[in-house]
Amino acid sequence: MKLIFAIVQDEDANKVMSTLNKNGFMVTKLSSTGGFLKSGNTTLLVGVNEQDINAVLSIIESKSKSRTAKMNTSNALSEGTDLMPIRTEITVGGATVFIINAEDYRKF
Ligand code: 2BA
Repeated sequence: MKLIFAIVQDEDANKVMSTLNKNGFMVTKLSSTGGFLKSGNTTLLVGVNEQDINAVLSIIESKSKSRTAKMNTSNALSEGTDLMPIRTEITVGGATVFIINAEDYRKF
């Protein structure tokens, strides 16, 4: 048994979850926040048998898009100490996935 943690963008979360559910996989959604952008993203937990890992990963990959996000950095002005904001673009996603061994799985 494996536990998959998939960090996806909020915009993709519903599509990933509904496709997982349609294909018979259970999923738990956690609201999370990226440490770098400090904006919301979604962490999905999926418990799967080893033989289903590739099916789950394909769904996550196919429904998670990469996008650009704008962020402010600052640059010191040449004279004085004031900082000038600079807008830069970075690419976020598709999905960041961790696959962990789950020692046991029980439902009561
Ligand atoms: P954030 O930490 O908000 O990062 C958003 C995006 O900012 C990242 O996209 C990456 O393009 C960029 N980024 C992050 N840290 C950076 C740094 N130190 N220098 C330059 N650029 C940086 P993704 O790589 O697609 O990551 C999306 C989200 O997935 C992250 O949001 C974070 O919540 C999670 N994540 C990614 N890698 C992780 C890891 N190794 N451990 C835990 N969470 C991770």
